[in-house]
Amino acid sequence: MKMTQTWRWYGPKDPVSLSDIRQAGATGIVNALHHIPNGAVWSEVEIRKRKHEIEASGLSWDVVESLPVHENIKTRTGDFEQLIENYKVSMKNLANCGVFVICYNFMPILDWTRTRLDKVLEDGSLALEFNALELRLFDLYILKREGAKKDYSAKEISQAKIQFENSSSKDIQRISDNILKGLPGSEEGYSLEEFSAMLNTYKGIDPDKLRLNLVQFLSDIIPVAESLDIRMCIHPDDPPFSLLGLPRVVSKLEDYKYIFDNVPPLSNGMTFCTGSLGVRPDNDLPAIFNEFADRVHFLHLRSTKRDTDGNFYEADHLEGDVDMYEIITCVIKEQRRRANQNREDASIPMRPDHGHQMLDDLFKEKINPGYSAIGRLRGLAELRGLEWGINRLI
Ligand code: DNO
Repeated sequence: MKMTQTWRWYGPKDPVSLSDIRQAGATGIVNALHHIPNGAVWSEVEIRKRKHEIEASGLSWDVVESLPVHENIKTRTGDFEQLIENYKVSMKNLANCGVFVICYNFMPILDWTRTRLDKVLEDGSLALEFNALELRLFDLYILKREGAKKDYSAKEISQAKIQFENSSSKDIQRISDNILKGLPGSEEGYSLEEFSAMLNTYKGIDPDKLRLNLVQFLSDIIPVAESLDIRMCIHPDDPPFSLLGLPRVVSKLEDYKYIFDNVPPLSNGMTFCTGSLGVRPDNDLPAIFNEFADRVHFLHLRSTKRDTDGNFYEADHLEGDVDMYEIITCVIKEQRRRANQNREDASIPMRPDHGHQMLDDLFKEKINPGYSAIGRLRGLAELRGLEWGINRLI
């Protein structure tokens, strides 16, 4: 029993083609209808069109990433009830077209966040990086968020001030763009003004309230998922802590406990993202996996390397802080357990998440940061080999 090897493809405009993906050895595609505005229904016609395109290349559409959750659902304001109805219709249409695994997240306003997309590694390849001081500098001196100073110590504030004063306008632009414009797969991007206005919509929404809103959303959609045999899998916060005063509630073991205790069916599952969860030193990854193993419906495999100042960058897939040997061993055991129970989902879809920009990809006119071909090809090859070896060993 092996993991199902999948690959994220951004659709017809992705510089990495479906035939490239086949040559990388993946069999499944992870895809979303990015051209449909967040909140609108994904029609069967649109889903089928995309499905046929994928299947014509000899691949199958295994996972949706993401069916995005509209901000009004997260804040439970405005037309959120209609938006939840739309979400259910999209789920039904996906199931009717034979797509049963749906990844989504519940991060307020921002999806995944990095401050630099081209950190030069020792070997000359480029990696994504999160720099806590640059984030703070953005918060205090570019965004100038009301009340931001309360979130930092005097020392942190003065460090950010010095760094800001020494930053070039190019640096300021880079930091702002990376945080606000949305990285690949984020459905929204904002100007500074738009973002400040959005922040106001979270006034009064603390972590407990956001948690409650998530559980209410799940109480609405999980019964629908169950009736359709859909496996919903929530993606953890990336990074797994609060940013810019916004609450984040899918970052650690206790967060998942709350979510699954309150909405227990197995169709309420998780995307186990080693790179996101691995940023917190207090997250014990194998323990989190084992606690919720039977509801891990999707795997994002990558590694991060953190320091003690809250910074991290994306390491090679088998290096960094994530013990990939340990994780894949847990996955193999879970897959065998499922196979013994004749579960249809015994083979868990995985994708090599984020790769370094390297070799020819360094010279391409357009790549999606983190999603260039060759770095992920390397990652997939390493992960596949590791799984093969462990499978032989145990
Ligand atoms: C980043 C991705 C995220 C992820 C969403 C899931 O590379 O892991 O953008 O797709 O957060 O909803």
